[in-house]
Amino acid sequence: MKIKVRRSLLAAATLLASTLGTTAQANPALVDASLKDASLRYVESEVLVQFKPGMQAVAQRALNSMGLQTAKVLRSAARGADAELHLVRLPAGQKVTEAMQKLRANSAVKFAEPNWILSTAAAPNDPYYTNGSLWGYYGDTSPVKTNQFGSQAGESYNAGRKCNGTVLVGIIDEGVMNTHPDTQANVWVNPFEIPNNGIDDDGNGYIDDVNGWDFKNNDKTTFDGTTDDHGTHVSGTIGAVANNGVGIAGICDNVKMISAKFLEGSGTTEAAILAVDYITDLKTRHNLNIVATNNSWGGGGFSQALKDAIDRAGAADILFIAAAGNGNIIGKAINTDKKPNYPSSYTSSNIIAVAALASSGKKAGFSNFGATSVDIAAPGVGIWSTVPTATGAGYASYDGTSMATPHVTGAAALYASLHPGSTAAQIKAAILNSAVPTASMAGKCVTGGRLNVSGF
Ligand SMILES: [Ca+2]
Ligand SMILES: [Ca+2]
Ligand SMILES: [Ca+2]
Ligand SMILES: [Ca+2]
Repeated sequence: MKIKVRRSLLAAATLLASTLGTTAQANPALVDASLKDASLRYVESEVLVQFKPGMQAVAQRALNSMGLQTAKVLRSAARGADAELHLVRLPAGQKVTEAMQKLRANSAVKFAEPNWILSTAAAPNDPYYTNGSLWGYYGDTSPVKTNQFGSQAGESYNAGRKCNGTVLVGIIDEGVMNTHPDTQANVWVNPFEIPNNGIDDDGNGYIDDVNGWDFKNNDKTTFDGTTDDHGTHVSGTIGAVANNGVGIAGICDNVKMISAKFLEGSGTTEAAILAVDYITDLKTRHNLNIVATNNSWGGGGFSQALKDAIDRAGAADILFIAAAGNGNIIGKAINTDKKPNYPSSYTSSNIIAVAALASSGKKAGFSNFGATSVDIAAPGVGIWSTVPTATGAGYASYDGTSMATPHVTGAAALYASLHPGSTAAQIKAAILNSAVPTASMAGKCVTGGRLNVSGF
């Protein structure tokens, strides 16, 4: 299957559609193409069903008559959605493709699709503790002279161009350690929620969501131990406290980070949609200055429901910064112009798709690329950041487009700090326009270059 993504041309149309409050047409052809890829997995007993506006009652009757049970209402008319999105459970023995076919034939159903299984886009390597190795933070003034391909955040920081503590980002991932000494100060605390009183004080549908929410386990604990290492690692690159004599420095060292945990080992499209919408709702409900979400994950095929959620974030001026992906399981990088990687390959105008660069300036061997479907490269090999350990808190070096992505999310927060009131489109343009041309990325991404925050 071939998809030609021309994001710059699509941007205006998508933005217009969002402004008018319309949703994109479902694309069953893309879902069906994904279903032909045997490497993509989905939950065998579930289907996501998007109703048409005003058709709740009819659609509900149709589900009942097909023996399908609603397991969860992801978007409900009672909570203001113009059309409902349901996760339905299939009767024993019924195949997902069978149920999808029946549902698609029903006039009250806008689309039906699999609940894809998603995972992080990282591969850990052996941890060690040393300084001068935070190459992604530096650029041409790196203490290690051969490592000049970093984000230039250190140069920006030393020149006094720093984050100002007014910006928030969402981390859609595993959980984020909320007691790590290097990031604790930047873990968001919901000021509209009284902790542990058993009441949903801010009325967002989540009781006692103090640091965010855990959509994997449907509970308020966004940090559940050493299995939340990937999310914690991402958080350090974005927002570890700089100049505190401890560990590492994040790109935006006083950003506030909201945890929308939906992965633990793996996750699903269903949980990802809830996580994306949670952040969008927080921004609109409380007028929070949330500028981006970090999405260092992928897998699964095309999901119209997830793309719709990403577009809702875009309409709320939230960038969706996404890992370009690490090729397939044997580590072979993919040209995502030819074979899409979701969510980074969705055509939503608020997406920035990020490839991974090694400290030598070479594209990481595992990193996907795409002249039109990937936007920019950022440091993603040998990246030191925060992790939970068996005995508390520590640091580890990980590889992946997962690690490249938070450099760009941190950059978005830094730009928003230095240019208050910027729209998502302006922040995206600034990040892409300041990329440094890099030989290994020529013709392999929209900018042909790497992240550079020193010009912000
Ligand atoms: Ca709440
Ligand atoms: Ca409460
Ligand atoms: Ca939990
Ligand atoms: Ca630090």
